Amino acid sequence: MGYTLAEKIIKEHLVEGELKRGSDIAIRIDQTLTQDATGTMAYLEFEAMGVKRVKTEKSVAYIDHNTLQSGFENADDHRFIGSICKKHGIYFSRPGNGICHQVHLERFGIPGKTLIGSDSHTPTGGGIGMLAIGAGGMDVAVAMGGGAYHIVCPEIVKVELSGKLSPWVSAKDVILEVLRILSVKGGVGKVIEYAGEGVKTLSVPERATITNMGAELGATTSIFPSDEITKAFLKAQKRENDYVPLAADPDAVYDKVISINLSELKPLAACPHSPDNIKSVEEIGNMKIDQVCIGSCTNSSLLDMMKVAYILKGKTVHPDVSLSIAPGSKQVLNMLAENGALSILIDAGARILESACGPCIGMGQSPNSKGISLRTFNRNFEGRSGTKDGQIYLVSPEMAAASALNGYLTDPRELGEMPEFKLPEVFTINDNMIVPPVAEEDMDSVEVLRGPNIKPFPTSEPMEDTILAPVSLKVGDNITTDHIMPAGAKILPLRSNIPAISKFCFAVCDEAFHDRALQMKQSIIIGGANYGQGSSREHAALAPLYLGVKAVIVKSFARIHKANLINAGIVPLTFQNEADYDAIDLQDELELKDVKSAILNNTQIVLFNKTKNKEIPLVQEFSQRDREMLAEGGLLNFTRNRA
Ligand code: MIC
Ligand code: SF4
Repeated sequence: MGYTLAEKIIKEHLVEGELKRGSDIAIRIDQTLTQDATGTMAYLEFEAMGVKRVKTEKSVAYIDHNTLQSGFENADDHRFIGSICKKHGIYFSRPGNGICHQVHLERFGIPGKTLIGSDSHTPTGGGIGMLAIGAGGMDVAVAMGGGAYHIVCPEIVKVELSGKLSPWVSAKDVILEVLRILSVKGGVGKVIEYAGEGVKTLSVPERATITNMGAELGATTSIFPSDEITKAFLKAQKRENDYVPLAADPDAVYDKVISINLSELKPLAACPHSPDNIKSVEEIGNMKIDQVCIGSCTNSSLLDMMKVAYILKGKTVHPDVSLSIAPGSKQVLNMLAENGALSILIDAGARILESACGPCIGMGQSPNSKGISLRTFNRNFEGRSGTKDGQIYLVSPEMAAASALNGYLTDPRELGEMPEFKLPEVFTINDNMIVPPVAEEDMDSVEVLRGPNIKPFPTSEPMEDTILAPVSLKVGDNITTDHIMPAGAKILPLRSNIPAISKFCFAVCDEAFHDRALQMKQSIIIGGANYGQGSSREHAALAPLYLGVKAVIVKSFARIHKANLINAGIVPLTFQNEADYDAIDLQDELELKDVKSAILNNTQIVLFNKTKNKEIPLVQEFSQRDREMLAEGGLLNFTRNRA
């Protein structure tokens, strides 16, 4: 029996467990990446582990999220991360150099290698044939220290691509179609592998758009084969030596196969407020729009920008529309300047933003009240844009640009004939904004620079035998980490300060949560299905930890958030019968009797709702390592206890 592509890479990196679907495994990590909004915590945790130099082949820190410096906080964080990197052997991508995933693909990604990143869109690297996985900052810190990364050996879904995209239909429409088929929960516990003849028609940046937004499926990661197209991309980045050909064996076995004929795809959009709320452009109709934002790690490559420039050339953005464009990296922006496309964009009236996440994470460009905004991004969760009643549609750059000119949602196929857009034979390469670390013997000369907003992370105590606590919050299905720990220009600067940021914890769902939880001292959260989907931010676990949350009981979890809860020492449990969700209300007194020994011995956990006098059976799904970690109060204690 042959292996799938992901299985081959896992097999090569396996350090614990068996390559068997559903079993607990640990893999060696070759590369790590962090961004600044999760990075400060990750590096504080790395420091706390006491490791002197990173043990990976390459670790890179990017500054791309918190680039709006409306106070000292973000600038202090940048300086802190820069100095930590210099000292401990990490490459530092300075603000202005671009979005982590775009730059990593251009300059560092290597087919066949493993990468974990403290950002959920790390699977972008799958576009170049890496096994690239999003993780919590603490997991990344452990990997930098040479520790393995623990996951459940995933099921493998094959997406068989045939045909070729029609003119003005885009890679974005491919992943929107996959989201339509699988939904935002459909990828949990799975790797999505792309294969088939259609793969050869997609360039590396197009593949990366698809693997990037695989995060929205909840998938562990997504991956494309490494082939002649990958080789040409690496060659154009002057990294031909990094190329290795990689593909699944012809007799590989998959858990599920989905077939998509690229020729039949139409332009699609994800409607408010979920990336899987997919409609075709015809279904939505010529809806009037207020704003268009082009950029983000999903759609900010040179190829995307060249298409946009072609569409905007010689025209003017509609008077009722604000168009912003953020090229994904310094390389992209620089090449647009060199070839004149930048001038076309400016001339058409686009508001050019720096190469960073920007509006995607609510750092500026919030739409007007009830504003309809078309964005080439990957998430349209309620309120994420910074405008609570903003209506965000996720679309391709082609649809975004055509619509920006017309003032209403436009089918890009109306643009008529499409010229061939080709990648350059050589990209403009200048890594002058990537600061290498100092040599190991000089590390003592580097001072780590901390600002007053950088506070120690909350510590967790070993678990109690029994948890007796009231319910501090009850929420419904599909709660995102943007609900749990919102981002945006006002809150992001507090990412290094858990006591301060925790004031906003769940504020979008219930403004009283913070005070109530603190008053209760210890509490339990009740949730629905797919709890914790979206971002990898461990703040969504660290803030509840700080507020005294001891357990989270839900219908089902998203992968990264569940891992972050365990890392923080908060017990994640699920209902055996989903209907029991209705048998618990806010403020109910709950008892998890002898839960510690039940977790350590993997025996049935029964919750007793003292208020309703009702017993509720729960399910625990943990690896042996998780069990010990929870008992000891989280990953840091667990790592320290074994150092
Ligand atoms: C996001 O897209 O939500 C983010 C901001 O990139 C997050 C990370 C974070 O919250 O810092 C992610 O996707 O992991
Ligand atoms: Fe940045 Fe948006 Fe990508 Fe997250 S999804 S890394 S905020 S561009």
